[in-house]
This record gives sequence, structure tokens and C-alpha cells, in this order.
Amino acid sequence: LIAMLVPSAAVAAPEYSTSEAGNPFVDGWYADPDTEVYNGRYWVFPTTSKGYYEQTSLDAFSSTDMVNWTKHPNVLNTANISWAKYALWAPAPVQRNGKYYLYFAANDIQNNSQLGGIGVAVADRPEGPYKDALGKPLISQFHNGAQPIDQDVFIDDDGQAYMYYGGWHHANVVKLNPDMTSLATHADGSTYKEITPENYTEGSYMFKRNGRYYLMWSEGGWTGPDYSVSYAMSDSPTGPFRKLDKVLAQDPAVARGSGHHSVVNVPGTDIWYIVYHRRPLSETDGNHRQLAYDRLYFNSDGTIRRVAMQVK
Ligand code: FUB
Repeated sequence: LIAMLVPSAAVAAPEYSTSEAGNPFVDGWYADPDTEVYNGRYWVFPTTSKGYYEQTSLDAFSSTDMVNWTKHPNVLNTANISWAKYALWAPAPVQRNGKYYLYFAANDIQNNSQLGGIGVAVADRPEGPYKDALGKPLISQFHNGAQPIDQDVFIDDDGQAYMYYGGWHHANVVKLNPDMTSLATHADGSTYKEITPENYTEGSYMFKRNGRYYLMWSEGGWTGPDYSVSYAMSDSPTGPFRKLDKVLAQDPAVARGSGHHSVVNVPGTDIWYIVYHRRPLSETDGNHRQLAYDRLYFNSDGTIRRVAMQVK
């Protein structure tokens, strides 16, 4: 794995945190990794996978070579979010105008009838400290059946920012204003546009390659072995999105429950990785999830090849 993922003159360091920084590439139970490259450094922001009442803080990890990782503990904590009493999860980082934004889900409006949903925190540096920008959620209600969780923020080449999100088998796309903390409307005047593809469960993710938009999402139940990732392609960031294939799934020889991923491109190359969580074969606890990544390969027509999960 290491040989594949160091495309240029990355220097191997004498120590690796986890078995030569293969999979899992960091220690500990983590899930839902979202990735960004900030100033030549790879950043991963995952859920601290502990269980609903204990997931009260988020850690981040950074690396210049995706081999040697530095842990940045407690970049965001519910103690600093007035409306977030319980779980904090599925962070989504993005940079704009010199500010670093971290979108997160907090509380569970479905099960606890409490204020919750998708919030946004902002910092001057990738490692934080991140501060709640609004003092309330950005989205706190179900719209089109979508639970306000599992967001991903994507900024298109024309500068328009979109947020893809949704649990409970429904996905929406909303436009963000340039301030990144308020919602804009679509051309038809609506705010929440449903884009739910076939078999969608949660974990939406958007990226662009060669002018084509790729919507990806997780299927199945996240506590089960068959959690997996599928994708669609479109010429527009708002779809329509038709499922093309399942590209990441359990492998009884490697791991189960592989899903809730993100995609990272090595800048200046056509090298791509899928960064995701998976459950070791020896584990059945839903929260025993670890961070892994593997190469993401494309066919000449732009379609994605199925991922071969590496043991390490
Ligand atoms: O980590 C909590 C939940 O697990 C996420 O919201 C889902 O996407 C699943 O990965």
C-alpha cells in the first residue's frame, strides 16, 4: 500500500503509528472520514466512534505523505457548542477565503426530539480551535425525508458551494452562500432539492473529475457487515444521479462494514484514494470502526472500478 500511495518524492520517516501506516492508517476507533488537502498537507476529520452519549469531541489527523500521521486531538467539542448536548459526528471540512470550516452533525432530532442537525464551525487554522459559527444548527429539520446529518461540502470551479447531506434514506443538495454559513436558493426558488439515488442510506459525498460530477453514498445499515458505497455520475452538480455501481463492499478476507467514505486527489496528478471506515473481521460492535484507504481507479470512460480493499 505504501509504495502505491507515495507518488512523488515523499520521504519515508523512521516511525509509523500503525503497522507501517498501512490500514488502519491511524490507531483507534474512528469512522466517517472526510478529507481535504490544505497547503500541501492531507487532513482527515473523522467521527470519534464511541457511541451516542460519548461522541462529544472530534479529533483530526494530518500528513504530508499519507503515511506518517499527526493526531490533532479535540479540534471541536460539544462543550463549545451551546446547542449540542449529545453526540457530535460526521465532520466535513472545507476551506474558503482563508477560513477553515467544519460542518458537523450534533444531537439526534429523530430519537430525542431535541434541537439538533447540521452545524458549522469555523477556525483560522486547519487544526482549529473550531468555534460554532451560528449558535444554532444550519439545518435542524427533516426536508424531503432527509435527516440533517452526514453532510459533505463541495465548492465547484465557478465558486458555488453545495452541501450534500441526508440520513434515513433520503439525500438533498442545498446551495451555500459565499459566507458558507447560510443557505442560498436553487434556480427554481427551492432551498432543499432531493437527489436521492437508488438504495441510498446516508453518507453523501461529491467530487469532480474531468468535468464530471460524482455523487457517492453509503448503502445498508452502518452497524452491519453489508454497509457499502455506490456512485452515480452527472454533468450537473445537482443531478440527476442514477446509480451506476457498488464500488466498495465487505470482503470476508479483509474487513466488513466498509463505508461512509470520502475521496482525495493527490494534487497535480490523476491519483485518487477512497478514504473510508471498516470493521475488523474480529469485531461485531457497531462502533468498532477503523480508518482505511485504498486506490480509486477509473476506466477511460470515467466510470469507477470496484475497490480492492487491502489488508494493510
Ligand atoms: O458515525 C455515525 C453514523 O454512522 C453516521 O452518521 C453514519 O453515516 C454511519 O457511518
